[in-house]
Amino acid sequence: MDQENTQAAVKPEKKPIIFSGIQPSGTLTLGNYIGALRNWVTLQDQYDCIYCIVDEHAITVRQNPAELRRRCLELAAIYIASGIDPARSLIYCQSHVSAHAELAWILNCFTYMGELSRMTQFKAKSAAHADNINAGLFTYPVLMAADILLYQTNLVPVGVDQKQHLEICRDIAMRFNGVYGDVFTIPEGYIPKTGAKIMSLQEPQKKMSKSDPEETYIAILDEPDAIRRKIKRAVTDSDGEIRFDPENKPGVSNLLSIISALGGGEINAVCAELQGQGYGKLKERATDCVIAALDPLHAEFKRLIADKGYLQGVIDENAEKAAYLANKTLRKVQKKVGFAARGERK
Ligand code: ATP
Ligand code: LTN
Repeated sequence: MDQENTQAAVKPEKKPIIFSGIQPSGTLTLGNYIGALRNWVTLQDQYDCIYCIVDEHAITVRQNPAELRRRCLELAAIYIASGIDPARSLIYCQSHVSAHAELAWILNCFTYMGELSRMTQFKAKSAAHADNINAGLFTYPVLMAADILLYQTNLVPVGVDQKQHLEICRDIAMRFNGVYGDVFTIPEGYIPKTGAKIMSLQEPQKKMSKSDPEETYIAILDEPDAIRRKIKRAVTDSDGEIRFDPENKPGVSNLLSIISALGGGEINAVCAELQGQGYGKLKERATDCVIAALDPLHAEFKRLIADKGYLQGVIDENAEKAAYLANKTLRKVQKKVGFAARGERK
């Protein structure tokens, strides 16, 4: 084999790219874990993964600065404690890579007011924060599109609530490519089969969300006693039958989804097994599954959060690598839209 062939043989195969992010806007919930995080871990083998801490998205809702800063490092620790390996996957803060905001500006000019006004998350968040309906909340999906498109992402693993945002990202990318040629890879969504939407424990018609009151969600870092208490108080219904029927029995169906998503068996099998045993048993089973899934993560989180220097090192180093990749796309886009060339100063 000649030298050229030898090099070709050892050159690592380029894997498809994954990008996803979570906002450091509150304590992560079981919904974030089941709908997003735990899938991110398994995808690391087949993909080059980029997992961002999207702090710029978080400030679309007013945040306490000290808490936001603390939560960013905590989120890095949770990513790693869940099994994301910072030596293989990029873990960094969105605000440390300025290309995100720069591309978002350009993409704003390729996005229509009409399409943004149709976003259900915008409608829900502007109803929830009627005193602060800011332009960032409105253009939130454009920044998200920039996040994804900067890395020529192939696949975006998210919960089902983000489907509409992915659609608009694809539309913006196709519109841009239609004008300037193939600049962006068109990404696909990756939505888990079970657990794509874990519901609130108190209002099971609503998604479990980290910005809602404490008793409505299980936090990833909740101790077993809190998990037991919250599931015990979870809203069910009065007919006593263990059956999967999200429309008519949202509370019971939610507990079944949680059990099944956490490896407690197929939903039908769980229903058959617990038939006639009452909601107490169903809640016990859900509690056991949640504690077993989250327990290993707690110890690792405590170890990591005690070592702030290490966490800072991870996000610093990975932000540099991310910026290198992101700037390649950004420069191409800037050139395409006609921004002046950057002269190399001698
Ligand atoms: P917020 O309540 O502050 O808007 P959130 O809890 O919805 O936040 P995000 O940071 O917006 O969390 O979402 C991070 C990831 O978690 C996304 O992929 C989202 O789809 C997923 N996710 C959030 N909540 C759930 C849920 N209840 N069930 C399944 N997946 C979820
Ligand atoms: N909007 C997402 C968080 C997010 C995201 C992204 C997810 C911001 N940028 C890029 C996937 C890809 C949410 O979950 N609320």
